[in-house]
Amino acid sequence: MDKLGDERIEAALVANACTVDADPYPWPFDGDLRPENTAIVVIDMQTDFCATGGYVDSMGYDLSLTRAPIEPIAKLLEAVRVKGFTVIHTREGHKPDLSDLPANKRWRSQRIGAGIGDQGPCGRILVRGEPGWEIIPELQPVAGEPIIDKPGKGSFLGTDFDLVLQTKGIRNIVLTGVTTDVCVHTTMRDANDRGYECLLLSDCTAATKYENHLAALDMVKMQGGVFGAVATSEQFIEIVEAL
Ligand code: C5J
Repeated sequence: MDKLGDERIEAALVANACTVDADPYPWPFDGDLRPENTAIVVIDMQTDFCATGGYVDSMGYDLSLTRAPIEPIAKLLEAVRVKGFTVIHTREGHKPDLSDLPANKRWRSQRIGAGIGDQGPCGRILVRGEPGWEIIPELQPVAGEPIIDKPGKGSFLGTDFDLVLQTKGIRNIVLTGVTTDVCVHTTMRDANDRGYECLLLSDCTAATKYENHLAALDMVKMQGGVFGAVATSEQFIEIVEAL
């Protein structure tokens, strides 16, 4: 760690506060960052979003973009698991009978050649229990880590995500996963409205278009941090390791 980093951590400890050097403000806002009150949420790191033959691949998007966060997330998980942080994974997917798949969502996906519920190289696209719906091998949950199955883009609708967070006493949420502009943003916005203090890790997230990733990061930082704050995983891990 560099001298500046050392001094910042020392100052935070002296003030009995612990913050990440995030943008646009030191996060969390009140300096109350502890493994007991903070969850790392890994959103939709499934074959359908970041591996060959999945939904994103079938739509023709560049997989190298959605695969870029795999290594940073793996490093992050290593650091937070040692310290006892809560780690929660989500999966986007629909029931095999598609009773929870809105007609417009299906229609739009069919238009782009990757019909949700249709057969693809990794089984039925975005259907629970199919190979494409599984979390990628590199980021498998470990025993005891909750997995939230969600039918939509946000993690709260139609799930027990909020109940899990409340039961565990979580008030800070660190967001990772894909895609920055869709499921990560929808979850962050909803969490923010519910009073959770949110941090998005820029290198642990990605979109299907790089410009959209950058725009999504920028949106968070408007209005003094309208949805929370943004940091790199290195900035976050530096603080985690000092706890
Ligand atoms: C999308 C997601 N992009 N996990 N889902 O359709 O962001």
